[in-house]
Amino acid sequence: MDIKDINIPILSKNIKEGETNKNIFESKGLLTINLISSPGSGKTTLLENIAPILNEQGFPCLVIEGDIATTRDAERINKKEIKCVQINTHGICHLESKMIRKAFEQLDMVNEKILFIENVGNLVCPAEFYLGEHEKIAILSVTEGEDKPEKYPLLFKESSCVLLTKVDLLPFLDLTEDIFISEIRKLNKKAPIFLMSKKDKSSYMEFIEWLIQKHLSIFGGER
Ligand SMILES: Nc1nc2c(ncn2[C@@H]2O[C@H](COP(=O)(O)OP(=O)(O)OP(=O)(O)O)[C@@H](O)[C@H]2O)c(=O)[nH]1
Ligand SMILES: [Mg+2]
Repeated sequence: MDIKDINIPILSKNIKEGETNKNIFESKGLLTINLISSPGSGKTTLLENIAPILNEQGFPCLVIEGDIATTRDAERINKKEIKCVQINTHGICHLESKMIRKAFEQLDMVNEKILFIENVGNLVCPAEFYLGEHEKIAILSVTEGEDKPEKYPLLFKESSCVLLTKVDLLPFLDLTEDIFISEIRKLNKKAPIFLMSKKDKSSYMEFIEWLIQKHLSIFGGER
């Protein structure tokens, strides 16, 4: 049997489950974001920094953490007093829609408006599995190198925005932000690209505003 013959039923079943998830999220007024990147590019750091600000701005968040092993990321998020549940995939390199539904049922949702899903650190498989999210977001840290978008194109082609992280480290590399931007643009002409660093909290604000505007455009209401 060809690998493609196995893949198609798995993927189409996952898409159906993803649609069920999306209906649930929409009925609850939750903008859902699927964060995808290599291991260590700064997904949890981003959430630690932006979730408290979104809360202050009237857009409280829920987080589902995906990792092969450990509850370390969920512990980091819980320390920020953000509701979070950890999925351990035990070797599977991506999250699937059914895992998300089970995890979501464990979250005690009250008035939250944004659900972040931190996918398993991997630039390949997570891009192929729809989870019911409104937006798929690629994160690339400058230390990974400018060639990664072209080498792992699906994620960068399909993402509705790209976050370039750890820009504080650019002075130590033979690379500039313009090089990264032109490499991303080869694959995706439209997606906004946000540059950010944990050393400069103001660098998160443009992306926070983008999230708020997405929520308002889907669910209406005012700030
Ligand atoms: N200098 C610098 N370091 C950063 C920045 N963002 C994250 N880091 C560091 O990068 C390391 C990995 O960050 P994480 O947020 O754990 O990365 P992750 O993508 O969640 O990793 P996995 O969940 O393992 O895939 C940590 O030591 C962070 O402190 C940044 O903007 N600048
Ligand atoms: Mg993490």
